Amino acid sequence: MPLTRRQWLALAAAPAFADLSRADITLRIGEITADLGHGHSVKTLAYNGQIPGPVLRMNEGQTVAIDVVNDTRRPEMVHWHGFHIPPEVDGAHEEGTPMVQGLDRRRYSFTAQPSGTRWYHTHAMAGHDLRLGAYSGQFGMAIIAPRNDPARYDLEVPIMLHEWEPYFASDMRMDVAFKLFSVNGRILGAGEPVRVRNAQRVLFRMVNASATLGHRLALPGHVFTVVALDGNPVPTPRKVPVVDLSPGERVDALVEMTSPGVWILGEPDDRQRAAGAGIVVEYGGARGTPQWSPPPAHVWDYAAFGDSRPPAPADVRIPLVIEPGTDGNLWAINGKSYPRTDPILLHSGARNRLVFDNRSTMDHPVHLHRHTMEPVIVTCAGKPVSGVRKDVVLVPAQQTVEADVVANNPGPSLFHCHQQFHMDFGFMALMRYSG
Ligand SMILES: [Cu+2]
Repeated sequence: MPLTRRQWLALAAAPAFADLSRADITLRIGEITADLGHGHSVKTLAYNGQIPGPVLRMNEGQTVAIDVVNDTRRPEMVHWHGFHIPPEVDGAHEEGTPMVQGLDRRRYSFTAQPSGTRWYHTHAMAGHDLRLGAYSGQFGMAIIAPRNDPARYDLEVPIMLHEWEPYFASDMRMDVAFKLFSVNGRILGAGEPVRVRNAQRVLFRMVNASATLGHRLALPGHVFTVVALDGNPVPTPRKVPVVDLSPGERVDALVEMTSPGVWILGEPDDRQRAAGAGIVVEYGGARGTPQWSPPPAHVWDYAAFGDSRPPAPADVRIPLVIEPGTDGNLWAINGKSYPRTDPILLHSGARNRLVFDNRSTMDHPVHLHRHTMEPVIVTCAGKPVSGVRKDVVLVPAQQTVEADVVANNPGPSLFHCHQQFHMDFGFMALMRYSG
């Protein structure tokens, strides 16, 4: 088909390096007024006018081209969380990914790997501006299908947790709290229920897309069989009454639908659930008020899903002391706050043991880009773990946690707390390969 004059001019005006082939996926960043339900709406930034952004499906090993179009006036950045991809496209400008400038566009092209529940979200700083970064609606799920998918479930249900209307909970502006909570962008009872049938096997893919808060989820009358953590299959799938999700973490869990009724899949914290943290699960033909009951006491422990074998010995130990920072920075790693943190040197091809010594009174969900971490010691008193593979590892207050990184994806990799307020105020460092 011949080009019109206008189309030809548009092509001629495009920079010579622009790739004009069709993208597999286009994400447009823009401001929306999101209807959370029950009379609440928020003005925020989102992908493709929806919250969460679209579920992106890819096949393991597939080359994908994704166009990110920034309709806002600020530079933005989309991070591909849990992907093992090069630093130029990973979505962290500290690693060398170019920002998507305001009113500009950029193409990300990479090989989708590894398989599992991944997600994508903005990696822009927010600082004290609680409209930006992870406080906004810029998040969505990405599912990389394995080459050989056993697919032993009847229904797949994405679940994404988030909060709204953030505010400073103290005059010192050091603590963020939220007025409203949502699952899949709607407050409890406002959105479409998850519709299931009796005897179905349902795979819940749960992502905590919170800027700052850990969450728990329970479904009364049912148990979760945890099959993957951070998208990676666990050696020992186990039944639990409640799942824990730190910011950035994912849990994949199978649920046998054997208790017909109308239920709440929700946060056990009553105040948060009352403020929206839940979603209704409705069996076909069931009616009535959604039922809730508190789950039994349960201690979440990565070790429960691991191997019985002892972990492989480490080649190198890398001490990382986490403490409050100085000179206006809230956090420091080995005595320095980003951007002055020393690069953390990984030995190529080796098993590098990160030894997190959290001397603070806060929990820190630490995230390493482009790599997988294997927790081996999860608390001071805990027994060793092996075979659990994660990209976010919770380092509880006043605890020591050890996690191995097999250094097999060269280039700079960003390491930071996934709590937005912590990463924006010093808790960040670059990992590099030494030789
Ligand atoms: Cu933190």
